[in-house]
Amino acid sequence: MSVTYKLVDDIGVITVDNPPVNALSHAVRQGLVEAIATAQDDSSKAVVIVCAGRTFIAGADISEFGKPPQEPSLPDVMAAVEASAKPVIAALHGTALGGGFELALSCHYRCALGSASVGLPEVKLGLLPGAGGTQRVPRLVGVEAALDMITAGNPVAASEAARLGLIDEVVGEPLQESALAYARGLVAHGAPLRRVRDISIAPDSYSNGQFDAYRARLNKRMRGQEAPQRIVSCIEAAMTLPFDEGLKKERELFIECRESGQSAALRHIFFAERTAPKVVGLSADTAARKVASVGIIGGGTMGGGIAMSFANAGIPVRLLEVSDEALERGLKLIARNYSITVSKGKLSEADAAARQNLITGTTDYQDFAGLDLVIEAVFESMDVKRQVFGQLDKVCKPGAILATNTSYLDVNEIAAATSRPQDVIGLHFFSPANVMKLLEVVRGEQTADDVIATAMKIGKQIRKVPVLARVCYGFIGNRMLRQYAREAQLCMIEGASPEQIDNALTTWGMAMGPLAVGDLAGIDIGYKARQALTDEQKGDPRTYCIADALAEMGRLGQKTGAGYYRYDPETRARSADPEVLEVIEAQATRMGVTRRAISDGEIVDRHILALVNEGFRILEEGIAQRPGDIDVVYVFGYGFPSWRGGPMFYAEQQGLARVYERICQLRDTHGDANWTPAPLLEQLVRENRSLADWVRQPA
Ligand code: 3H9
Repeated sequence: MSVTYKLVDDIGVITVDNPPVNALSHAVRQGLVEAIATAQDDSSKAVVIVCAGRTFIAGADISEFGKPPQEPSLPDVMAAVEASAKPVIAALHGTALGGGFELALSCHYRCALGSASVGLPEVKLGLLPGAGGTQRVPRLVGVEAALDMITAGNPVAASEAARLGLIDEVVGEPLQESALAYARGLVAHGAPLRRVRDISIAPDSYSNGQFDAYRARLNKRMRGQEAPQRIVSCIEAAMTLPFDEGLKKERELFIECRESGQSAALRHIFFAERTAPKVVGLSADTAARKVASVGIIGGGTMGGGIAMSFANAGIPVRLLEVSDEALERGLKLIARNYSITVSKGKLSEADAAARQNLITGTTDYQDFAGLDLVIEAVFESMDVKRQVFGQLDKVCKPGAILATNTSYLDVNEIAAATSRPQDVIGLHFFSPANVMKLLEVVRGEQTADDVIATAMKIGKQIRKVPVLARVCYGFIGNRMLRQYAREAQLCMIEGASPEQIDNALTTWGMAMGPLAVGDLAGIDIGYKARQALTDEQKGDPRTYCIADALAEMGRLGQKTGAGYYRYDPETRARSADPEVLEVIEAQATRMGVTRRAISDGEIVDRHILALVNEGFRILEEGIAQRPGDIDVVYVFGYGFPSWRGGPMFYAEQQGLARVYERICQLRDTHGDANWTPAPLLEQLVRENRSLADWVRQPA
């Protein structure tokens, strides 16, 4: 039974028990309606709704979306609760989210533990609160605060929720006893049936112009997304229409959202993020190794960011550098990053100091002797990395996990520099490592199962999204990125400007365009890497001649004030630079390319389908465990719009046959070298199968 009802003296107690997060499944909805009905006819004087387990209801059951709806609907449940002739009190703990918080808002009173938080995160799933949230929240907190809360979707701590009037009382543990006492107090005082629906919003509290301005701001902040705009319309309806009509409008727009491709994509990413850490073929009883101390080699931007990630999770870190000066620089960089976070009001000074104290420096490998996990973040050179691992092999205790942060190199070759390849693994962080959520975990051929299990567990512990990859050049993310970056270079030499390429892709939804990213990372990085290669290894010169020419002019990107763009030395604002166009034209002439007008559509197709095609190869070779993992890599590591679901979901949503056909067209125009359709894509189209079907039956 996921919902039970009992009388505790004169208070009816409804308990929802539907692990793991008490989602409002069909059984829960039905149970709630029945329990409220029961309470109407017994001797109870008030009713308390409480949840078992780690949290109050965390929302509608997302896995039910996309299936035929079953009665009672969530709005029916809310109506039944609100219409109760006896006061209903929600007792909140954990995270009361989405439909869960909407249920609380339909109750007549709300109490919560101080550790609880409430929120309407639907927008993060491409939805809007569809059970009265958009109508009730503005009645409690006003229009502007409701707009902010519901379009951002972030949780609000109990104390703040009480200040705003979203909850009535913050209570102590144990929750049920406190809630019973609170309910008895209300009964004793003859507290009225206080229905949020009856609160009116002053019709002139927010003007049409203010709504329009809010919409315009959202258009910038959440470019391309439909749900935030619909949320504004719902809140506008809350102000301008009677409650029931407002609810009708909310329902209509909720259904539009629920049926939208954007919501399907965001729901896919929600589940893909949670599936990614699960390792196929790893027995459930594989125990992770203990990780209570970590060593990082390299105190640069990357090493420092990794150190902060562990310190932020309360794990002590030893940071190793080659000299006292380098160490001091590294520790200063970390201190600076923490003080920036404090100055932004995101962390208290005391917490920042506590975290910083967890990071201590050394220049002596011997200090790593007792550590559980060591991560190398040194210069990207096989020789250097092998030397480091040889050292680690000598000093680290047996069973210590030895990890490399390489972004391209062969983890097996690095592991072979030790006498314990079973303990070696890749932990590929993304810069800035203390901010970016993606962690590629790269298993070598000999990496032990418990080392993989530990990496996935520790990844979650430091609040990253760990995704497992096998060894290949660039693993999942950077291997695909090479194809994407290639198209940026080719589109430029064939006729597009850097700003046209970047604009086409950011308008499509990418967080940044590839050339702006190139300027941020530094054009010299690829240039230096190419210096070590033969012409044959470098491949088609059209894919790097512009970058090389800019690097040789000293235009290395943002750090030199000029790269594909020019940067204002004061504000760092970027602008197009005619000099770059001259470079592009000169290189085109040198390569014998006649430049032409290229449409934005072609730019988008070429970049995104280059990712997709390589993604299919990665899947087929077993480099990634599942298509959703590739999507998670791109959304959390490369600024791919989450509302498009990642490259593989995007391909599926477009239809694999259409994607295949377009790739064939590109092959016919641009040649086989870059555009041969991936065999797996070809096979699925031939067999008229979807990726989802292939996941179920990979053969
Ligand atoms: C909504 O409410 C719409 C209404 O307005 C209107 C309707 C008409 N459903 O994240 P975790 C699963 S929309 C189904 O690892 P945590 C999750 O997949 C909803 N399943 O735990 C995972 O499964 P598994 C609005 C759900 O402690 C397991 O629970 N609500 C749901 O780190 C544990 O999840 C939201 O958007 C769900 N609603 O974080 C809240 N939620 O173990 C979404 C979770 O098999 N949920 N699961 O991989 C969350 O934000 C987090 O899960 C939460 C717990 C903070 C609650």
